[in-house]
Amino acid sequence: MDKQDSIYVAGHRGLVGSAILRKLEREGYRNLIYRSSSELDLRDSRQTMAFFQEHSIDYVFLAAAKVGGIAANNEYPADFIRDNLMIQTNVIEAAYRTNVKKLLFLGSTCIYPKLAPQPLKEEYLLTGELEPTNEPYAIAKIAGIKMCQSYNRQYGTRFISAMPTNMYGPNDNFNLHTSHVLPALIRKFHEAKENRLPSVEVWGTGNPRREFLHSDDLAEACLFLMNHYEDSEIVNIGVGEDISIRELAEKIRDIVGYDGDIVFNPSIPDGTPRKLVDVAKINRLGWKAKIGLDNGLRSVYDAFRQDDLVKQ
Ligand code: GFB
Repeated sequence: MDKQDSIYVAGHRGLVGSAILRKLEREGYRNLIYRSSSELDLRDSRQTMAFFQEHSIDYVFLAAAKVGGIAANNEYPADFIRDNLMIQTNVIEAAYRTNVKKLLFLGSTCIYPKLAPQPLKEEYLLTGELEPTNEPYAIAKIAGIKMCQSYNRQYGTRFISAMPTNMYGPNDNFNLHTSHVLPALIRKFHEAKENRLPSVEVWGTGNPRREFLHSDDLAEACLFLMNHYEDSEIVNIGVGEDISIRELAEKIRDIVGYDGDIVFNPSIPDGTPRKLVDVAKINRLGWKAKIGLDNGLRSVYDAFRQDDLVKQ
């Protein structure tokens, strides 16, 4: 990408898109294009095509998606499969029709089989059954990967796909009903401390293991891939280390400074037992994550506390 190329960040208000936009701005890219979902509904094929025809776009970061934690995925499966299929189909097709030079599609590690060997290598895609709580979302993401690969094969486009592990960072969703575990626990422990509650409920058994990547690291990896990766095969983005949900809860409890108890609720599903990605491929290409979980968590908690003070 040259600094004057026109670059469209789809989903710029979300955790991932906002981090990509910040990184592009910091790196001096000057011709950045973005629209909120109220200005441009990417589920609408006509609007999407008209937008691409109006702006001559060189590069696309496709970070627009309907996302959520285990409960949201489980409760709104139709929304997750429909919205994601529509958004990605419309953007990929419009990018092809308007001769976009290169597009980066962002998937998720839930595309891998529920019980795949760990760490998850890229070649494990489509080798086994998916995790039922997020199968519709995963199927949409797998369709996105296959669309990019098929367009490259049939039309000679340059559409690449990256699979980030679980992420956290600024602009995350802290709604306890729809969020992922990390922001949910920050909020739960913070509110329990403020309200002097005796305990905090953590869903599931606490045994599942997850890997957490800061969105600033992810953004750096996305720019790196856009500038250096040309293959149709998927690439994992992760840190290469995971921790149990119990350990995560204890870490967040310590950072927040809460001294009550942690109570697990095993009636809520655990989801995939473990999701640790193999990062050998992206490391070999020349990129490595830099932000450790302790530092990342502290910065996210500081920002959360600032927001909380502003709201009061
Ligand atoms: O982050 P999370 O919602 O999504 O949950 P997944 C991770 C683990 O944390 C699960 C447990 O075992 C949850 O049961 N957990 C404990 C909690 N307490 C909480 C809580 O208060 N809130 C939440 N949300 N979880 C998602 C997929 O799976 O990961 C998406 O559903 C996507 O499709 C995303 O792939 C990255 O890691 O299980």
